[in-house]
Amino acid sequence: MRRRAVAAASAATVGALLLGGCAGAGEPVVDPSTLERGDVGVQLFQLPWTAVAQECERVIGPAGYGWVLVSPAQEHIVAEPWWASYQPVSARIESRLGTRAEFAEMTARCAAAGVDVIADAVINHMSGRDQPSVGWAGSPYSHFEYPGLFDDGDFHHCGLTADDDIRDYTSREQVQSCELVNLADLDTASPHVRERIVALLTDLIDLGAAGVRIDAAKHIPADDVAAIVGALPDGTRVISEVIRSAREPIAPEEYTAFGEVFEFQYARDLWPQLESGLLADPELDGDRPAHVPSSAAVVFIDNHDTERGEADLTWRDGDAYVMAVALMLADDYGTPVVYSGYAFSDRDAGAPTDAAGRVLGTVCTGDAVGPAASGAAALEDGDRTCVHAWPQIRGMVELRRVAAGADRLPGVVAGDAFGFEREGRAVIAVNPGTEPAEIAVPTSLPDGRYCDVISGGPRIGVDGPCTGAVIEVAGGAARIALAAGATAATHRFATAP
Ligand code: LAG
Ligand code: CA
Repeated sequence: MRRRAVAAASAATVGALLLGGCAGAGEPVVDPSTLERGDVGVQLFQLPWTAVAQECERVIGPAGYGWVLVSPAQEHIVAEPWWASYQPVSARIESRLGTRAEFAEMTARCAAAGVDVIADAVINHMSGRDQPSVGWAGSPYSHFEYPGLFDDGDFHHCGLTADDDIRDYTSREQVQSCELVNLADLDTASPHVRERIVALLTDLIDLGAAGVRIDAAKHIPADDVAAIVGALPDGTRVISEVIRSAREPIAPEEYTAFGEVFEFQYARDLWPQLESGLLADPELDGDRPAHVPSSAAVVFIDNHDTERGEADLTWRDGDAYVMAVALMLADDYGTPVVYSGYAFSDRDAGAPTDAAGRVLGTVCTGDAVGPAASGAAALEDGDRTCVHAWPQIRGMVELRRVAAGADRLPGVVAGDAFGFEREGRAVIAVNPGTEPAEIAVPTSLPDGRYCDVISGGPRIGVDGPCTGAVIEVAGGAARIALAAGATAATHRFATAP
């Protein structure tokens, strides 16, 4: 069964971990690193294993994230675009993101930093190359022959379209048995194919991965995915990628019996719901209309595909992006994953490599970054965005840990501004409008002066006094002034002098 990276912190746990010393509002300082680790993940797109390990140790573990999702680890075609990763050619764990040994070292070092590694698993298909060739680690292959692994009889040849490619997404049969953009489609109903896929996934688990993202799960019948993941060790986390579309017959709900799913609708709905006032609806209690149940949902504002396509907001949107990610992190719906990739102007462009073609790892510093410093103009193509290291985002990850287990109370609106409380633990307010706004968010936080984690960052009162805006709580309300486009949030332990 599904395993949560970490249990929610109880009020008792938080209370037990107070440090000595006093901050304003008469509250003892709490060192956030003593809170239970949060449930938030980071997708580290195309980051090599050695850099992921360093990132776990230097930023991700200390910030209290619970897990990282890394790019596919299997041997892949030789090609410059990032999507070479999505065309596996053998069972070897050798890629331009790193060697087998580096993968194992990454999972060990991340685990030591308290961070689970979720491996991206490409099991719907192999390559989309019509010409025979040789893979990254030297394995020969052709479109339907992968020596020692799969041969022609292991693939679908759907015969439903002229070139066997998926044409009609309203046809379940085409979507699951024809080829996704010419990628050789595995016959996942075959016992032999299942056995090989189980061995592949088990290898990743044996190398220390805590779970897997099932790439292109919509293109694999749910029964086949169920049979495959059912053969993995107990406790393996499974997150299926099933892109929801109201016009298509295959729904993410089919894949929730054996794990979590990415709920694509969350990001699509967030902004419209904010603007229409629906987020303030008192009926909205931990669940969202037209989304899978909260416990099955992995939510995100963007990912590597949507930042190249449908996403309304990406790191390039600066403050508006921070607003969306902050709302997601303050919310009690789903398990959030923060996306961290690299700047690009060509949708296909791979991450920068060395002369041997290995992807270069850049480690994000834990400070001096954020939308102001890394707006579109400030980053060159190939630069890492380091969104997970932005102080605004780390501040919100900390807020989520403080708020864990507390109810999300109904939101309030004031003009364009919107805010809500995580009962007795945290408040957030946002102003998506174009004029400054003031909002009073009802809260049971004790009266006093609090520090905004968006402008003040994480570890307020631990590393030093509040450097962000001060939020006053008095008479059962947090009074928050917001510039156009701004977000402010604070929690029980972010006190200001
Ligand atoms: C996924 N989820 O279902 C990945 O998240 C997504 O990034 C993958 O597409 C897709 N499924 C297959 O794993 C990516 C690129 C595609 C690329 C594909 C295979 O978005 O653009 O296709 O990976 O590398 C490329 C070309 C196609 C070509 C195909 C086969 O763009 O034109 O037909 O390769 O050669
Ligand atoms: Ca398929």
